[in-house]
Amino acid sequence: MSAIEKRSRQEWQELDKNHHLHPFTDHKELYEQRSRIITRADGVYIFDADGNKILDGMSGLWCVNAGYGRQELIDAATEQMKELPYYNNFFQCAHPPVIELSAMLQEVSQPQFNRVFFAGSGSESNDTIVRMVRTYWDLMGQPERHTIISRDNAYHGSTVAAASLGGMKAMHKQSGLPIPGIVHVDQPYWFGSDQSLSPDEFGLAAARTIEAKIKEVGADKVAAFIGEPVQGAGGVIVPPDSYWPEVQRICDEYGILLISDEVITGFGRLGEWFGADYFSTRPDFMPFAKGVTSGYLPLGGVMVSDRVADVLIDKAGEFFHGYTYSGHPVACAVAIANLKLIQRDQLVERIHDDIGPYLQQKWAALGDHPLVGDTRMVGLMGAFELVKNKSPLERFDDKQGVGGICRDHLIANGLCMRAVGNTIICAPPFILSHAEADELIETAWKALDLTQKTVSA
Ligand code: PXG
Repeated sequence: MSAIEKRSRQEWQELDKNHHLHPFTDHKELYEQRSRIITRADGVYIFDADGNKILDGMSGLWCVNAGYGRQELIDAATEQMKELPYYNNFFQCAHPPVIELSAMLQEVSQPQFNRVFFAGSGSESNDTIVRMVRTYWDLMGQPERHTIISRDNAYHGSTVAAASLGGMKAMHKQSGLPIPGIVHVDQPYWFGSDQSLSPDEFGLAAARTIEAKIKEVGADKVAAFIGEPVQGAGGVIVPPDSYWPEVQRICDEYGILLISDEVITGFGRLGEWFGADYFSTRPDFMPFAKGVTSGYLPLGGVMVSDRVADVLIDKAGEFFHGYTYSGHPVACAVAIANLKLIQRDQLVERIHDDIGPYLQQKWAALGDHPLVGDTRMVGLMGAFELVKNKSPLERFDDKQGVGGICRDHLIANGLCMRAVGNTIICAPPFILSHAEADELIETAWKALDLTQKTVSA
């Protein structure tokens, strides 16, 4: 029996308004229109309280990769809840789900990864990394290696350390961040630049801002570099091909640890198990969350390379860090079922060979629309940018809110995608069929036409 009352949309909206503070939300703006109440979901579709069926072009929040309503995930949770709903992994304890999942994660990741530390979210995973990185260098006898380099407009989470790693200035401004020892360099955003360099030249130049920062801070003071293989929340910034090889070269040359934030790109989003595989980097840490359970339950963690894990195990004594829900048994059981499902249905291969190329080709054709100045998509992670004029390139004034107008037309026509400024981003579930991909593109085109009408009215 459901624990949730049956109520009308209006009742839900009223209670929501009176009692619920939402994440990343301007509440005054929300109260002018009230929240959209999502009541159920199936496959790649979500349904709102009025019964509208909406194609979920964002996989929830980049996480429901296996799609909604997957019975094996539901069964895994139910069975584990009956068997052992909770036990901790502190004080020399462990349980089968956490052990089994640890071994599975080692199998799907690069050979330097044999160990995993669990958390409850991506933010907690990145906080864990800040502590591990600094502890590692302490134990290596180089405590002055303290500074972590990140990038402008990066998103690494909302806890204090994770938000400091992130490069979102508005977040920093609200709470006196970043914390000391975290600095930021350029993001590899070619379309957002003046485009005077070729994409490859620009990618090299962006990577070399890391090298310049290392020299500025002092090579003996830099501990690590963190980056999302493809920046997600910042607007699906796909780096030029030249970027990641140069980042890897710089990390190797200066001996600094490389953190590949796989919270969005992990578990197949780019058509490889991890973004690091897609871009051929060899990270020392991979934080993950979201897609590990396809979002069915909260779980995060950090893949820790042998380079770091061996030192922590050998020299740290007790590492004073952990969460009540580190390796929660029910979340781990769901993750195991989810990874088995991804393997059995060959969803990573499907993105690489089938639905990825299929959607990418159609997505690129959206670039023919007069409003679309750039399209990009790797695996099933894409964006298009709305511009006033293509040639010469003229952007919309942000104040016009064209991205938001387009997003509203998309949703009103049955497709959920997100606006980041004037960029529309897309990350559908891995199970998207060809027919659903066609529907996604047709709806996007229709919403673009409607946006053009609104803007020119
Ligand atoms: N790293 C990356 C790369 C992320 O995208 C986090 C860490 C933090 O994960 P948690 O589980 O603590 O949220 C994220 C989260 C958006 C949006 O609007 C993106 C995220 C979260 C909320 C909103 O695109 N990514």
